[in-house]
Amino acid sequence: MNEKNVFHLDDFFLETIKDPHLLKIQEKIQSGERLSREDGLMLLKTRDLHFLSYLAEGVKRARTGDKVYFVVNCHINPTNLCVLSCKFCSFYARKGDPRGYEMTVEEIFQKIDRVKERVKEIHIVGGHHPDWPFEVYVNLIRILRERYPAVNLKAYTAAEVDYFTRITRRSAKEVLIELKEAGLDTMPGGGAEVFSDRLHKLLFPGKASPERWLEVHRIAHSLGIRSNATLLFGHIETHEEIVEHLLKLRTLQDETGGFLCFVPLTFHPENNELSYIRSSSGVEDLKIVALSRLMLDNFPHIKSYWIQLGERTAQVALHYGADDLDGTIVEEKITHSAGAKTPVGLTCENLIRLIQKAGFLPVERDAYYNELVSYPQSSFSLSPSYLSGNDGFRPEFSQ
Ligand code: V47
Repeated sequence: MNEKNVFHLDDFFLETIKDPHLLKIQEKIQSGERLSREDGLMLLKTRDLHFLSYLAEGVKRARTGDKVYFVVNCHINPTNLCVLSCKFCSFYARKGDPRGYEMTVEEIFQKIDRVKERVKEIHIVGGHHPDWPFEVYVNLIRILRERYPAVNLKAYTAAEVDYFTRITRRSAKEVLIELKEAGLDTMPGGGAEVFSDRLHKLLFPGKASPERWLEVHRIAHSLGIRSNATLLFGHIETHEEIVEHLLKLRTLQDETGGFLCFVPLTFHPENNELSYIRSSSGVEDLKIVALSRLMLDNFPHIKSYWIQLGERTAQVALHYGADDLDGTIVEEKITHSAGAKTPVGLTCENLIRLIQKAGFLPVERDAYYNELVSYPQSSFSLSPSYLSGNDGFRPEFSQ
């Protein structure tokens, strides 16, 4: 029984629901009973989006009420050079490719300094560089810790950590302890893709396996490093694989309680080996957000990742169970190299306005979801920069 998720549907709405399976699921949710694999598959199949929204938003509201979180953060992708060639990835470059880059520490500082006054989280993810020794990755954390002592360093996916164990021949525990001692706080949820051995072989062979991804997060949690989790959907995965992925995450979260947030990632098909696939529909995107809120009953937060969903769908996703809009980002590269049309970053004003316009209360948070400032409708007025209609990232923030 998970009382955190319990909410009450009004009788009028229930009368309009015809599908007995959905009614069963609704009863389960209301009584705090856990949803099964079959329930998950049923939710993915339904055409009743309104009911999905009603259920998932109900659970969201039982947990976080009107609040929707955002964070002042900065994404850093120190290099795109990678020994892997994942079929869904448009970001990586192989050694010798003119698109390959390596950021200098100065360049990294410049990007972070665009949000320096308010930044709470630095998110660092990059390629599995063919030549960089582990020390380069550790030093980056050390340097950032020194320069930004109060900022949460959320760095390196489980796939990268697994790569570090291979290049150092050390255990994941040893690697993570060294990173933690250098200043690493939390880990992002990337690199999970889909927990399916079939898809691992087909799409991302050579990368950490599903079992390994879960193991690295288990070890991280045991060391007090909290983390996020993702699912990359909208390519060649099946409904069964999606539900299995969520069940595996739920099981690990039961064991460790270390996950902060789940981030559904919408596959973008440009400039990669899966470019014959059409982008997912808004309907699919919203279904996955709702499904994750309903299945992951032990995850505190579900992210509506505006970079991938687009600002408008990201707003609607707040009515499908998401309670977090991610953040300012500053410069996103992974999804933009795959054709994302969103801005590469947003200002706080943009984020606040998106949340308010969706009918929720914006709450600025830190990396652990501690609440910093809330922005009720009346306390916030549009600034001239917002009215200019330019949604591209602008470094100036006004409260
Ligand atoms: O691991 C790669 C995915 C991830 C594509 O933890 C793609 O808070 C869409 O994990 N289309 C990196 N997605 C991004 C990520 C993330 C983002 C925001 C917040 C958090 C968090 C994590 O992007 C990769 C991979 O799964 N990805 N290629 C693509 N073509």
